[in-house]
Amino acid sequence: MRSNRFSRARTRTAVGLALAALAAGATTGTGPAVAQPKAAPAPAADCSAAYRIEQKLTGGTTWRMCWRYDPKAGLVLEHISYQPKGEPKPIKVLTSGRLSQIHVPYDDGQREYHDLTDERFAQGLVNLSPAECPGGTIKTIKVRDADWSDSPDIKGLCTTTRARGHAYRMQSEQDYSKRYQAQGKDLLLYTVNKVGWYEYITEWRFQDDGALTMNVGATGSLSPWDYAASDGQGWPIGKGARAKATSHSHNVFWRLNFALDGSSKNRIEQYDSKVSPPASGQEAPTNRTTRTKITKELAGDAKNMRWWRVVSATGKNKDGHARSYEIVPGATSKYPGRGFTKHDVYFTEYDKCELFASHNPRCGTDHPGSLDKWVNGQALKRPVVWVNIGFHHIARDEDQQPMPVHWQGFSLVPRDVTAMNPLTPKELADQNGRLDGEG
Ligand SMILES: [Cu+2]
Repeated sequence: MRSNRFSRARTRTAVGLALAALAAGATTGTGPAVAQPKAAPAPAADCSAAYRIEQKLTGGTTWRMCWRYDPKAGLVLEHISYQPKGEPKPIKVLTSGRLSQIHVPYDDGQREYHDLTDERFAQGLVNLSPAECPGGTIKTIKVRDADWSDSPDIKGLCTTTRARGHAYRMQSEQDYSKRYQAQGKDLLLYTVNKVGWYEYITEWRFQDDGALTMNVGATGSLSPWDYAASDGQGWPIGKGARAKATSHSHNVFWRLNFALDGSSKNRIEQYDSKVSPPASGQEAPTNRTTRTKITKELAGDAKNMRWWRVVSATGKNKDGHARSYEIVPGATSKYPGRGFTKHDVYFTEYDKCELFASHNPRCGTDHPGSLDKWVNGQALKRPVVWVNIGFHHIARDEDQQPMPVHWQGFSLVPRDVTAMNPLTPKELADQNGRLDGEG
């Protein structure tokens, strides 16, 4: 990929001139030449209107949050809360959610990139055209020293909604013509950051049923500089076998600060299920699920029938069950080449120095610089959750041109946040727990 990084200054100048020429001839008012009336002040705990996002979705669920733009992490979302219909007040979910690294090692051992901390990921924010934010609005983000724009005002944050198909469906057992169904709707936020030849779409999806999904999509171009692969480390792209694009990994890290019900003192639990063959006289195999309380920092590995959840220390739903969010990783190819990429999920005690999974900027004199070194047995009182989702990219002919978006990410799914399906229709609102007559 990239490697135009070696001549970035020259590239940027050329792009800058091209943009200026475009702007001079432009007739629309959507380009970077249109400045914001004034810069809003930096957001505090309660952010100002310019940094506030609030969306009520069909189905009655409202998501609220603040955004800001970090000079290394890019888009940072803060004070994220969820309020389904029937809840008297917003339920706090995260105090902060952000990317914490995109690590790109090449299979031939010749290159290794840390895009957020070292490769100007945040400065690579690009302008979005209205067409790529359908039905939404594009907010302007101020980026000093932007790589692909002459103006620091980049129309770079799309906020929109998107249909996701069935939220549920249920047919009446008495009246066959009666059915309940709802079409789900998501609030979607995204930015595009161009790092060298690649473009990363950072997407945050907030569903009306309380789930959140974080995805990074890789698109743009394969780097024309990385075509020297030998057998087993690349794939022939273009005619015959003249040139092989070098395979590489994209290891994406997210960092989440939970604040369920407004408190950062959350608990972490791990669940494992074990299937045993049928005992004598039993018809079927059995499956037993056990809970392990994670009380100390942990570098965790995904496993069949293993999952984790973050549990509120204070809040309960109306059924008296502790509120929690379950971590649901998407497809991943874990890269064992570095300490910080060896595990799928990390739980660390909060430390203000610890922001990026690798090449963490110096903080104090001897604070170690990567995530794996921060897991050292501290008790978890204010756990920070790190999720690592890897993609091993072996290029294919279809990657030209442009490269189709490849998505990688994970979800946070509510578990007992509300006493029932937050989208329950009125007529079914009394159907909570064992249904009458079915005992
Ligand atoms: Cu790639």
